[in-house]
Amino acid sequence: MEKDNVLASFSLEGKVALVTGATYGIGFGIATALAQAGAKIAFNARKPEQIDHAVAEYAKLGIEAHGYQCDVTDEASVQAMVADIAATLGPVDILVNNAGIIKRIPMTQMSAQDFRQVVDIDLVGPFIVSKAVIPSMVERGHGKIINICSMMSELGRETVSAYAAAKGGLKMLTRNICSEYGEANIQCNAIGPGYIATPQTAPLRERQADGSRHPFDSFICAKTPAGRWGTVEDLMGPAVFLASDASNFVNGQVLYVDGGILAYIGKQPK
Ligand code: NAP
Ligand code: GCO
Repeated sequence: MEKDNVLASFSLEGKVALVTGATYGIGFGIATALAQAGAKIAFNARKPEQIDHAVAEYAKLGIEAHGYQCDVTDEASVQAMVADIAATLGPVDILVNNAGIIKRIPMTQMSAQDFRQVVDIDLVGPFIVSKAVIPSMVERGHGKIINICSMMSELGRETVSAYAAAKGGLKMLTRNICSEYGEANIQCNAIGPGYIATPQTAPLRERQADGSRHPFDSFICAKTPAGRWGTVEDLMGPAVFLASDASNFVNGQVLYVDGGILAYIGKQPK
């Protein structure tokens, strides 16, 4: 038995993690978790004011996070960011492709430009950032890539055609990175969050004018065996697991952290 203490395999001490779009929301929570497990944290955002604010928020948690102004769709900027991280913190050991947007528009009313923007950020972005970090991971003989997929990697719903197409593609990009670089000891997996209470889903939880719950809020709670929305904290442990040596023989998988939505037909109306 090689391991005298299995908990040691969850440690990220000495590792460098890049979490994209981690100034708030799921990315901020995952970066916090990786830092708590010992990793040095780098993150990116599009707006400089957000970077400064996030660095201060991380510092309040005792985390020295290094922020970069970088749009994940800008390959030159991503390559420069990855090179700077390598020069200042060390080469990226763990990449979390978290940055993403959603546009909720009925498909026939959605412009091709809007569709392309969602796919560009949610699917091409992870391709660009993964492509930037993989060569160094191959040289060093190890690496972890975690893509943030979605319920919409498996299911469709009205108004989210671009997002579902992108997240479905991200599931297959996860499997393809596994297939192409598994031999180099790179593990590429995904986390598929359920419905998580963040700014991205705030419109789906807004109270109605009469003070009642948003119909979608009630719908999701009825579809979730846990009977609640997920929280960013629900994703922190799964992220550490997939970023650590504890998952070295897990590859090409999507770990759904959804409170059971995908397993459940939904609560029957009373
Ligand atoms: P969020 O609150 O909207 O945060 C998204 C983050 O990504 C923001 O920091 C945003 O920064 C950043 N971002 C967007 N486009 C970017 C770009 N081109 N380059 C760099 N950063 C960019 O979303 P969230 O709820 O935390 O979701 C994070 C990820 O989880 C997304 O991939 C989302 O699809 C996925 N997800 C969310 C849920 C959920 O229920 N919330 C469930 C499943 C999956 P800006 O301020 O610049 O926009
Ligand atoms: C939506 C929501 C979802 C969540 C998430 C679910 O409009 O349906 O935004 O897409 O963001 O992706 O896993």
